[in-house]
Amino acid sequence: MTKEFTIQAKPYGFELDLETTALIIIDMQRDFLYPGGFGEQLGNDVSTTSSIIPNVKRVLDKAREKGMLVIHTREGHRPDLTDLPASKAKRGGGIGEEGPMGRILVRGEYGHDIVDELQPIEGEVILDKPGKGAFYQTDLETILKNKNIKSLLLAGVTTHVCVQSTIREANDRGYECLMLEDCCAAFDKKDHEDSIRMINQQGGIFGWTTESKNLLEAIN
Ligand code: TIU
Repeated sequence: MTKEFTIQAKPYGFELDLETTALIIIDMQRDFLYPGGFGEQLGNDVSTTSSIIPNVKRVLDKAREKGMLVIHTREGHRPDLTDLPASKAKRGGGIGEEGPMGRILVRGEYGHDIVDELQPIEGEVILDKPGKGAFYQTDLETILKNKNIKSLLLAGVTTHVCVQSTIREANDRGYECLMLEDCCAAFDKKDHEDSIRMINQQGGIFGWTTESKNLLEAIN
Protein backbone atom coordinates (compact mmCIF):
# COMPACT_ATOMS: atom_id res chain seq x y z
CA MET A 1 0.00 0.00 0.00
CA THR A 2 1.35 3.41 -0.87
CA LYS A 3 1.30 6.31 1.58
CA GLU A 4 0.70 9.54 -0.25
CA PHE A 5 0.81 13.08 1.05
CA THR A 6 0.79 16.55 -0.44
CA ILE A 7 3.40 18.82 1.11
CA GLN A 8 2.84 22.56 0.98
CA ALA A 9 5.78 23.83 -1.07
CA LYS A 10 6.97 26.34 -3.64
CA PRO A 11 5.97 26.71 -6.43
CA TYR A 12 3.06 24.32 -5.61
CA GLY A 13 2.25 21.22 -3.58
CA PHE A 14 4.76 18.35 -3.67
CA GLU A 15 3.23 14.86 -3.96
CA LEU A 16 5.07 12.46 -1.67
CA ASP A 17 4.89 8.69 -1.40
CA LEU A 18 7.00 7.52 1.56
CA GLU A 19 7.80 4.20 -0.11
CA THR A 20 9.35 5.76 -3.20
CA THR A 21 11.00 8.76 -1.53
CA ALA A 22 14.48 8.91 -0.02
CA LEU A 23 15.98 11.48 2.33
CA ILE A 24 19.41 12.50 1.10
CA ILE A 25 21.57 14.40 3.57
CA ILE A 26 24.41 16.13 1.79
CA ASP A 27 27.88 16.46 3.34
CA MET A 28 26.94 17.17 6.98
CA GLN A 29 30.61 16.51 7.74
CA ARG A 30 32.76 18.02 10.47
CA ASP A 31 34.90 19.53 7.70
CA PHE A 32 31.98 21.77 6.68
CA LEU A 33 30.39 22.38 10.09
CA TYR A 34 33.23 22.73 12.58
CA PRO A 35 36.12 25.20 12.84
CA GLY A 36 39.42 24.03 11.37
CA GLY A 37 37.89 22.09 8.47
CA PHE A 38 37.58 22.63 4.73
CA GLY A 39 34.77 25.18 5.01
CA GLU A 40 36.72 27.42 7.36
CA GLN A 41 39.96 26.95 5.39
CA LEU A 42 38.11 28.42 2.40
CA GLY A 43 37.55 31.55 4.50
CA ASN A 44 34.01 30.91 5.70
CA ASP A 45 32.21 31.26 9.02
CA VAL A 46 30.90 27.78 9.83
CA SER A 47 28.38 28.92 12.44
CA THR A 48 25.78 29.23 9.65
CA THR A 49 26.24 25.68 8.41
CA SER A 50 26.32 24.15 11.90
CA SER A 51 23.13 25.97 12.91
CA ILE A 52 20.92 23.62 10.85
CA ILE A 53 21.98 20.44 12.68
CA PRO A 54 18.84 20.35 14.94
CA ASN A 55 16.50 20.89 11.94
CA VAL A 56 18.17 18.10 9.98
CA LYS A 57 18.02 15.83 13.04
CA ARG A 58 14.24 16.30 13.36
CA VAL A 59 13.72 15.30 9.73
CA LEU A 60 16.17 12.40 10.03
CA ASP A 61 14.32 11.10 13.11
CA LYS A 62 11.00 11.28 11.23
CA ALA A 63 12.44 9.53 8.16
CA ARG A 64 13.74 6.75 10.43
CA GLU A 65 10.38 6.46 12.19
CA LYS A 66 8.62 6.17 8.82
CA GLY A 67 11.10 3.62 7.47
CA MET A 68 12.26 5.79 4.59
CA LEU A 69 15.50 5.18 2.75
CA VAL A 70 18.16 7.53 4.17
CA ILE A 71 21.34 8.38 2.27
CA HIS A 72 24.24 10.32 3.81
CA THR A 73 26.82 11.76 1.43
CA ARG A 74 30.39 12.78 2.23
CA GLU A 75 32.57 14.87 -0.04
CA GLY A 76 36.17 13.73 0.07
CA HIS A 77 39.13 12.07 -1.53
CA ARG A 78 41.34 9.02 -1.39
CA PRO A 79 44.29 9.36 1.03
CA ASP A 80 46.70 9.36 -1.94
CA LEU A 81 44.63 12.16 -3.56
CA THR A 82 44.72 10.42 -6.95
CA ASP A 83 41.03 11.32 -7.39
CA LEU A 84 41.62 15.00 -6.64
CA PRO A 85 41.67 17.09 -9.82
CA ALA A 86 44.51 19.60 -9.92
CA SER A 87 41.94 22.27 -10.67
CA LYS A 88 40.14 21.56 -7.37
CA ALA A 89 43.39 21.31 -5.39
CA LYS A 90 44.66 24.67 -6.54
CA ARG A 91 41.49 26.50 -5.51
CA GLY A 92 42.40 26.24 -1.85
CA GLY A 93 40.84 24.79 1.26
CA GLY A 94 43.96 22.75 2.00
CA ILE A 95 42.59 19.40 0.78
CA GLY A 96 44.94 16.67 2.01
CA GLU A 97 46.77 18.93 4.48
CA GLU A 98 46.88 18.20 8.21
CA GLY A 99 44.33 20.19 10.19
CA PRO A 100 42.95 20.01 13.73
CA MET A 101 40.52 17.26 12.62
CA GLY A 102 43.01 15.28 10.54
CA ARG A 103 43.79 15.59 6.84
CA ILE A 104 41.25 17.91 5.27
CA LEU A 105 38.52 16.27 3.15
CA VAL A 106 40.34 12.92 3.13
CA ARG A 107 38.36 9.71 3.58
CA GLY A 108 38.91 7.99 6.91
CA GLU A 109 39.86 11.18 8.73
CA TYR A 110 37.84 12.52 11.70
CA GLY A 111 36.95 15.76 9.93
CA HIS A 112 35.71 13.96 6.83
CA ASP A 113 33.08 12.04 8.79
CA ILE A 114 29.53 13.09 9.58
CA VAL A 115 28.87 15.12 12.74
CA ASP A 116 28.01 13.13 15.88
CA GLU A 117 24.37 14.30 16.00
CA LEU A 118 23.62 12.92 12.51
CA GLN A 119 25.74 9.76 12.45
CA PRO A 120 24.24 7.11 10.16
CA ILE A 121 22.69 4.02 11.70
CA GLU A 122 22.55 0.46 10.35
CA GLY A 123 20.57 0.21 7.13
CA GLU A 124 21.36 3.74 5.97
CA VAL A 125 23.51 4.39 2.93
CA ILE A 126 26.82 6.23 3.22
CA LEU A 127 27.90 7.58 -0.14
CA ASP A 128 31.43 8.89 -0.62
CA LYS A 129 31.70 11.33 -3.50
CA PRO A 130 34.73 13.10 -4.94
CA GLY A 131 32.76 15.95 -6.49
CA LYS A 132 30.04 18.39 -5.64
CA GLY A 133 27.11 16.51 -7.19
CA ALA A 134 26.16 13.22 -5.50
CA PHE A 135 25.72 11.37 -8.82
CA TYR A 136 29.20 12.12 -10.16
CA GLN A 137 31.47 9.03 -9.86
CA THR A 138 29.15 7.28 -7.36
CA ASP A 139 26.62 4.45 -7.51
CA LEU A 140 23.76 6.67 -6.29
CA GLU A 141 21.65 6.14 -9.42
CA THR A 142 21.98 2.35 -9.11
CA ILE A 143 20.97 2.48 -5.45
CA LEU A 144 17.92 4.65 -6.18
CA LYS A 145 16.84 2.36 -9.04
CA ASN A 146 17.26 -0.78 -6.94
CA LYS A 147 15.22 0.75 -4.12
CA ASN A 148 12.49 2.00 -6.52
CA ILE A 149 13.04 5.61 -5.45
CA LYS A 150 11.33 8.30 -7.54
CA SER A 151 11.57 11.37 -5.31
CA LEU A 152 14.22 12.91 -3.09
CA LEU A 153 14.04 15.09 0.00
CA LEU A 154 17.24 17.12 0.20
CA ALA A 155 19.02 18.47 3.26
CA GLY A 156 22.61 19.46 3.94
CA VAL A 157 25.41 21.80 2.99
CA THR A 158 26.11 23.91 1.19
CA THR A 159 22.90 25.00 -0.49
CA HIS A 160 24.51 26.70 -3.47
CA VAL A 161 27.24 24.12 -4.07
CA CYS A 162 26.69 20.44 -3.27
CA VAL A 163 22.94 20.59 -2.60
CA GLN A 164 22.22 22.52 -5.77
CA SER A 165 24.59 20.41 -7.89
CA THR A 166 22.85 17.27 -6.66
CA ILE A 167 19.36 18.65 -7.32
CA ARG A 168 20.36 19.59 -10.86
CA GLU A 169 21.84 16.13 -11.48
CA ALA A 170 18.77 14.41 -9.98
CA ASN A 171 16.35 16.55 -11.98
CA ASP A 172 18.04 15.57 -15.24
CA ARG A 173 17.73 11.91 -14.26
CA GLY A 174 13.97 12.22 -13.70
CA TYR A 175 13.81 12.43 -9.90
CA GLU A 176 11.34 14.81 -8.24
CA CYS A 177 13.26 16.89 -5.69
CA LEU A 178 12.00 18.69 -2.60
CA MET A 179 14.67 20.83 -1.00
CA LEU A 180 14.12 21.46 2.73
CA GLU A 181 15.02 25.13 3.10
CA ASP A 182 15.76 25.24 6.84
CA CYS A 183 17.66 21.95 6.63
CA CYS A 184 20.14 23.41 4.14
CA ALA A 185 22.66 26.21 4.63
CA ALA A 186 25.30 28.16 2.79
CA PHE A 187 28.09 30.11 4.47
CA ASP A 188 26.50 33.26 3.07
CA LYS A 189 22.76 33.74 3.66
CA LYS A 190 22.29 35.38 0.25
CA ASP A 191 23.76 32.36 -1.55
CA HIS A 192 21.23 30.21 0.33
CA GLU A 193 18.27 32.44 -0.51
CA ASP A 194 19.29 32.82 -4.16
CA SER A 195 19.60 29.05 -4.48
CA ILE A 196 16.07 28.50 -3.20
CA ARG A 197 14.76 30.94 -5.77
CA MET A 198 16.77 29.28 -8.57
CA ILE A 199 15.32 25.87 -7.73
CA ASN A 200 11.63 26.73 -7.51
CA GLN A 201 11.40 29.49 -10.14
CA GLN A 202 9.84 29.00 -13.61
CA GLY A 203 7.26 26.54 -12.33
CA GLY A 204 9.84 24.54 -10.38
CA ILE A 205 12.59 24.38 -12.98
CA PHE A 206 14.73 22.07 -10.79
CA GLY A 207 12.18 21.09 -8.16
CA TRP A 208 10.31 22.27 -5.09
CA THR A 209 11.38 23.93 -1.83
CA THR A 210 9.67 24.06 1.56
CA GLU A 211 10.23 24.54 5.30
CA SER A 212 10.69 21.24 7.14
CA LYS A 213 7.68 21.94 9.37
CA ASN A 214 5.42 21.55 6.32
CA LEU A 215 6.88 18.12 5.69
CA LEU A 216 6.77 17.05 9.33
CA GLU A 217 3.17 18.20 9.82
CA ALA A 218 1.99 16.46 6.65
CA ILE A 219 3.57 13.05 7.20
CA ASN A 220 3.24 12.95 10.99
N1 TIU B 1 32.56 25.42 -0.74
C1 TIU B 1 31.30 25.10 -0.56
O1 TIU B 1 30.43 25.95 -0.32
N2 TIU B 1 30.91 23.78 -0.58
C2 TIU B 1 31.67 22.72 -0.93
O2 TIU B 1 32.81 22.84 -1.34
N3 TIU B 1 31.10 21.48 -0.80
C3 TIU B 1 29.78 21.25 -0.41
O3 TIU B 1 28.91 22.07 -0.66
N4 TIU B 1 29.52 20.14 0.25
